Amino acid sequence: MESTRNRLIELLETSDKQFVSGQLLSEKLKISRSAIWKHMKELEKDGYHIEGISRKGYRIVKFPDKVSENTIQWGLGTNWLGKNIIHKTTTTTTQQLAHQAAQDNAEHGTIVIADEQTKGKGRMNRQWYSTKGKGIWMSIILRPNVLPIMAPQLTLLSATVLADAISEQTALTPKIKWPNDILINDQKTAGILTEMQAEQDQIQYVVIGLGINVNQITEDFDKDIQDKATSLHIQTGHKWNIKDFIQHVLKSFEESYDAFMENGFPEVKQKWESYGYRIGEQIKIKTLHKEWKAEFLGIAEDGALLTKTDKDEIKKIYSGEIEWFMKGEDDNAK
Ligand code: BT5
Repeated sequence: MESTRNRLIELLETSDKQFVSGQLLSEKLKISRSAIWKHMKELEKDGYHIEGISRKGYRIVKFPDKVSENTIQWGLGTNWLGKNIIHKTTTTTTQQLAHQAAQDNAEHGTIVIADEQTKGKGRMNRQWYSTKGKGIWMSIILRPNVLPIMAPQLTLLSATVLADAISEQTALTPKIKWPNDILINDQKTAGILTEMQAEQDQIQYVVIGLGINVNQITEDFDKDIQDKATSLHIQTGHKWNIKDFIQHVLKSFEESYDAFMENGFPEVKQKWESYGYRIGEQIKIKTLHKEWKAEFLGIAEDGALLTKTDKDEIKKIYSGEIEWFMKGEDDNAK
């Protein structure tokens, strides 16, 4: 059923806006003409506008921009990522649905995606604003055969995938702020939340939550983040097709993940550093109880933040936040 519909779309797409006869479709797909008609009705439910004229055949007049399991899957072009998709119009957080699905044995590469989240999650119980239909709110379930200590590398890998997708699709220059913020012109346009279920030496599953601001205007953001959040729309001055963007992210996620499994972290590290924000500068590092100053050298072979202290000691940092000094700010941080 799925593959027939995929083929059907391919045939209609390659003919571009020309009509394709019902006869030809029925021969190529080896199904009856009334079965073809039923497929067309299903496609219309997913937002395709199809014109059917007797004696001429069918043609697609408009492709859907709405997001659904089907529209993401059609034309996706991945081998394993997104073969199983759970799509909701609205949900609390896709992270929670993904955990549930993973505990119910959802396969590696399953995607949970929503048009809107009412309780979108950032790290450390922070809130993630997820305006309806204006961004990508998606969780990916992975079952990597690596040690739990390598999970943070997946966050860094995800950040490079998002930065790549943004720079490939738009003319913008994204930067990655350690560990998980994607910035454009110093404002946050995407964030990543990695959660995992693991035993000491084995990962059961990882859920990687990706939040990407696509079509918001400034007023869509809550007042408290309006000056620090941005979207592709704000930055480029026009709207983007969310479904196309999702497909692009999934395709390049799969490629990067496969390369990571094959070749390890060095390529990810190199790419991450090419996007790294404020490498070589003095930064403030904040953990729950402490704050101190150091030079940001880059990331280590294991994905940690690599810093040089005032006393010229090289130190690795595994969690926390980084900030930097504003011009003229007294750099007396302890
Ligand atoms: C993150 O946390 O950046 C992780 C965001 C992950 C969101 C995805 S969406 C799909 C999946 N399902 C979920 O429920 N979550 C994941 P963190 O680094 O803690 O940043 C959170 C902070 O970013 C907040 O405290 C705000 O200051 C700011 N913020 C909140 N919503 C934002 C938005 N839409 N755009 C930019 N900044 C935002």
